[in-house]
Amino acid sequence: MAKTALITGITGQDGAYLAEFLIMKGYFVHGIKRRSSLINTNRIDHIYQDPHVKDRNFILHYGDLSDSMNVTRIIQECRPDEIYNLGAMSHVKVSFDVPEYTANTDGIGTLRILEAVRLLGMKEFTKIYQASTSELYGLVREIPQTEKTPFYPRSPYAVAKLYGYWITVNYREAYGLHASNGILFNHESPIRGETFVSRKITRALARIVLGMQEILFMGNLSSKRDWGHAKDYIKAMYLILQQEEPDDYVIATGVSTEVRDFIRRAFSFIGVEISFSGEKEKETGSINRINDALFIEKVGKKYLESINNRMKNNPIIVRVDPNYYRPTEVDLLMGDSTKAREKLGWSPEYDLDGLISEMVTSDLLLMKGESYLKEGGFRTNNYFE
Ligand code: NDP
Ligand code: GDR
Repeated sequence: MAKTALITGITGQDGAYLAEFLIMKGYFVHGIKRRSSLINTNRIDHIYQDPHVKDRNFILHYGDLSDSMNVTRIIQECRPDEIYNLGAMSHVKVSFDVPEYTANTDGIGTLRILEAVRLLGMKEFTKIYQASTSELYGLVREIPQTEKTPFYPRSPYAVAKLYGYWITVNYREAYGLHASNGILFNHESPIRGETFVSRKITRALARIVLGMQEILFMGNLSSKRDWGHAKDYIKAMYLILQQEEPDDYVIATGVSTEVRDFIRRAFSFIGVEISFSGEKEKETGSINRINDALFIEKVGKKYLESINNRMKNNPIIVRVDPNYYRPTEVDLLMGDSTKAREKLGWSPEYDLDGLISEMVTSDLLLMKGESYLKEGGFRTNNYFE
């Protein structure tokens, strides 16, 4: 019999990759999507099945983690073997603007799922994955961070996720639920939300070299993150729920890189060398050298002249805007996923350069599309990040 999974946050980056992965494995997948005034299912359109299709194996339900009865009813109807709780207000900076909503969704939302499984008497057959985060380590107590490193959250998001983490552990210990935390470090992809730093950089890169944007305005360039690829990380989620015993696992690459270096590497992938100078708010990143052959290969001959002119006449392309600073920052994250590697047999296939090359290639294609539309006189989106 096919297993049934319920994914909250199915319209997000991880939800989309996980849904696709589980369908490929023969699962029947249910997803919870929020009602929105515009259709927001871009990331899962390729697996969407119309309600009139017979023998569907992918069904979307309207819902919200802030609505206990809705969550309970959906779980009762789907009776999933596995629940992946990925739904969250997941932007750290935005959580300072909407702290109460973040606590409700990311913290109490987790409780709603656990309590529903308990109340419905499903704990014997439903396994629960909780999307915990390296943000729990915040002001880090040791480097690298393991499952035993104490937490020190630094944002309303991280504090809400701290509740989610511990209530998951508590329901496991108190009621014997098969509930596990994946403490995942940053993971990105071509479908990463546009306002997270990796995607903001790769999108801006594409727009700058195609002449659609002048400056990439950044916040803290010195923070360091342990970046992996979402495709690798959703496999870890799956593996965590295939274990006999519930447990908590750090999922990370073990390599930590500065935001500034992410920018350098992204541009160097297309043959553009960036050098940084100045300090704090006065720091800038400028085009220093261009490898014409590599630029032509990755971007196209059509754009070579304008990027060379840019280097000669107006080389600064990165500036700092303190509006992107956070009231309290997480300066450095680096995970030690030895436990996951040994117990789950998990290891990442992508390194940072592999991730960057995929993201840059994808955003160049996307922005070329936008640029052709613009040239043809059609309206294009005007996002602010
Ligand atoms: P995204 O922001 O891409 O997706 C979040 C999802 O949650 C979206 O589907 C969103 O819906 C949904 N959502 C938001 N609020 C609610 C709500 N009130 N009720 C129901 N659903 C809601 O996040 P990611 O895919 O990157 O991350 C998945 C999970 O993993 C999140 O919990 C995140 O906090 C956590 N995490 C992510 C890491 C990362 O680096 N990506 C690292 C560690 C943890 P909509 O599309 O309508 O906005
Ligand atoms: P993070 O990811 O806060 O780690 O949370 P994000 O990409 O937003 O920031 C990473 C680091 O980059 C610095 N930064 C900027 N960040 C953004 N978004 N925009 C900027 O302009 C900018 N300039 C510098 C940030 O200050 C930060 O230090 C992500 C989310 O996916 C969480 O849901 C998840 O739990 C954690 O990763 C692990």
